[in-house]
Amino acid sequence: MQVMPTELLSKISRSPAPSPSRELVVHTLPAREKCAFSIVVPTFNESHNLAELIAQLKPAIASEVGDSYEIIVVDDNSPDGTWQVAAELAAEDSHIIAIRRTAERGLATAVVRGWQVASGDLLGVIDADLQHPPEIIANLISALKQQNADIAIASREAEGGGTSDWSLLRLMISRGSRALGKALLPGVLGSVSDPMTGFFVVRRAAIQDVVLAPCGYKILVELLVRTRLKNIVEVGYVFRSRQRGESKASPKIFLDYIQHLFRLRATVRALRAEQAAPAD
Ligand SMILES: Nc1nc2c(ncn2[C@@H]2O[C@H](COP(=O)(O)OP(=O)(O)OP(=O)(O)O)[C@@H](O)[C@H]2O)c(=O)[nH]1
Ligand SMILES: [Mg+2]
Repeated sequence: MQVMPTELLSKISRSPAPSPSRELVVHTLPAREKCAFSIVVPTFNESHNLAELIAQLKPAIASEVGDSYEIIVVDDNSPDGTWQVAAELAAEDSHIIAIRRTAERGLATAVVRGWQVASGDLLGVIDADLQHPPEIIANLISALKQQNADIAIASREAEGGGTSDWSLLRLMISRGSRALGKALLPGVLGSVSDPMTGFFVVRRAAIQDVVLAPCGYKILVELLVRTRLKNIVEVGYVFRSRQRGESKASPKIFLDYIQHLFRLRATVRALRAEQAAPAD
């Protein structure tokens, strides 16, 4: 397994490991160094949710992959000390890795940084606040394996999916954002019912060695545009309401999303122009 000495140290000393730096690339790993599944939990001020999330997550993961998994918490130096909670959980459980980022911030990059230290053949992501039901992870892993898919996406729009108690305003913002994404990137996002979700499991092989450049929250949109995801499966789930802690969603996150969409649109256009140009 690819376990950096600093991470080993963090498990022993109860201090979290630093984040990888440099390019946002998930690298290829030799088969002998892999475990079956790694899941990243990005956190900011989630100290009251983390232990409960991990307690619910572990049996769901183990039901599909046995003991061959790791849970990687990537915390952005939360003022409420979530990184400390993560380090304490990691010291007690060898499945858990705690990372404390101090030089970088943001949900999407936190996910990639976590995958960079992961040794899983399958890579996942889940929110820490229990809005993504942890038991759905088992359905995602099994759907991906059964259908030999590149990615299994937890969707609020697929059969059995939904949102529990969203206000009309939140529903409109969510639907508007999705429609905007599909309008700006029709070829890529058109076929996915919930491209805004941050809850999925992907094969390392489908995303490895591609340089990623996400901004803001939407890591799935980034992967759908830049990587080699072809066979996509969706699993319906109901987005729960947050019980503890505060939302980090803000107008800035929405602006980041718009910027991200335009950046990806430019990338898609440049690629198409390159492909259409006659070879020398
Ligand atoms: N590492 C890291 N994690 C973040 C950051 N922002 C949010 N998160 C985590 O990403 C997940 C989703 O963030 P939320 O604030 O719950 O966003 P949301 O679910 O869209 O909004 P609510 O429904 O209002 O909770 C949670 O686990 C957060 O703790 C960040 O800047 N860095
Ligand atoms: Mg949330």
